[in-house]
Amino acid sequence: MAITKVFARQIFDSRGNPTVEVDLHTEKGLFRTQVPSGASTGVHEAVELRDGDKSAYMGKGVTKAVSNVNDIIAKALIESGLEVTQQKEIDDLLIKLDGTPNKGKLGANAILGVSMAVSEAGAAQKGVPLYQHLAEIAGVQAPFALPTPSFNVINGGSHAGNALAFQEFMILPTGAESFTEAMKMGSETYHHLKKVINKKYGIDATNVGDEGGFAPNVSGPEESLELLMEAIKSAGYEGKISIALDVASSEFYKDGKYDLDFKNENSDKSKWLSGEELAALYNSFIEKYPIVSIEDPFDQDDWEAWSHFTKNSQIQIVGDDLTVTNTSRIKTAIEKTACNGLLLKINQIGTISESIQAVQLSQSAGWAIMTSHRSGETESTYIADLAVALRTGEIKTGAPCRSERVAKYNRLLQIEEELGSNAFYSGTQGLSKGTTAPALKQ
Ligand code: 2PG
Ligand code: MG
Repeated sequence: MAITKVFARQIFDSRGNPTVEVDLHTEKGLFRTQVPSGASTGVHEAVELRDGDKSAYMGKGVTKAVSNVNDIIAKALIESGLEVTQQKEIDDLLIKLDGTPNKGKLGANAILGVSMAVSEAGAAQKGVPLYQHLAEIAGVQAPFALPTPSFNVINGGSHAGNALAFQEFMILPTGAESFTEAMKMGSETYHHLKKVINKKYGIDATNVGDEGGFAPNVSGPEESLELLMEAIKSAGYEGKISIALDVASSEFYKDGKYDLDFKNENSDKSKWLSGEELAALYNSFIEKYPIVSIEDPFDQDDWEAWSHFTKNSQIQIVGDDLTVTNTSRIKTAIEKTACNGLLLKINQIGTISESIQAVQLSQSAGWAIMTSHRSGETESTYIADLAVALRTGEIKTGAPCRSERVAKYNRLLQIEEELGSNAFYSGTQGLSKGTTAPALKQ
């Protein structure tokens, strides 16, 4: 079925910043998608086209990206006569139309909105759910797997107004039997954490950050980890819930050192840590707490620190800013044994086909995959279907709180119900260094 109309508009994300929404029409109806946006954005990500006109939306308008869809992409797609089920051909056309290595001309935000909408229309044309259509595109066979959720319950870094440098403290119900049970464990622990924080620091410390997690003004990472342990214990899930960190350390890498006090303008330079000192800090945490995964432990170009740490580590080390869902960065990371897990963010690369390639390349190296939201999100539930389709063993989409986060988890509850015994819950199998889930067919 051919595309009859494509139209984009500017809408708003969960942080109140403009983002792109795309309407794509076929004879089957209207397919509407929204594009997310990061705050701790890696320098190697595809270009998110912003207007830069400081007099409107603080320079963050996306009217140029919107016009690129309406004036350039729409015409090219309709004239191509390509079917909406031809995802790869359409994505190739979009890449060619842009013509730059980083989607800098049309904007990855313009291109991704269209690429997502095409897949929604393709699923409708076949009369199957989105996850099934995406699985077929990627050549994934049944059984489907529900990802282990990684709930970001304490927010720091560039996502919160506290002093905490590490960006995300997450809890993973690795001991749950099903996704539904994982949600129960995650949400109960979240509410216990609120009580723990309230008791320790008072009610005004229970306000939440960009991803729905609490943002208390703790002294450092160790205090956050202690809070998590107390909450897990009081919820009754000791041994059943593991911990993951996203350090997002590129945000505080300065002059070859890591500044854990980066939000303080008068931070004391003599206290900044070398890569080795930071690695030693991680190892002391891994010894003491049930940490199963660390994302972006080092700066996006500090390859040596990454390789040294991953080669000596017994846990999952996830590349986000390091790998940016880009096959050429992933190739380098595989060669250097820089990490053993991929954070999958579709707007880092800009098309669904390239996202699938990134997953397949990573899986061929035995890596685990964690599908991810962005800190600036919308009501879109697309990544829930994507995680099931590509059998990524993990997903992180914030705390079990705030609708732009919970929308994705709720969609996974629906999918679990729909698939019944045709799906399994990933649990520890989803993680690198756990028993790995069956890999995607190449
Ligand atoms: C991350 C993400 C999502 P942002 O670093 O992993 O949690 O944050 O979207 O700001 O890059
Ligand atoms: Mg990250």
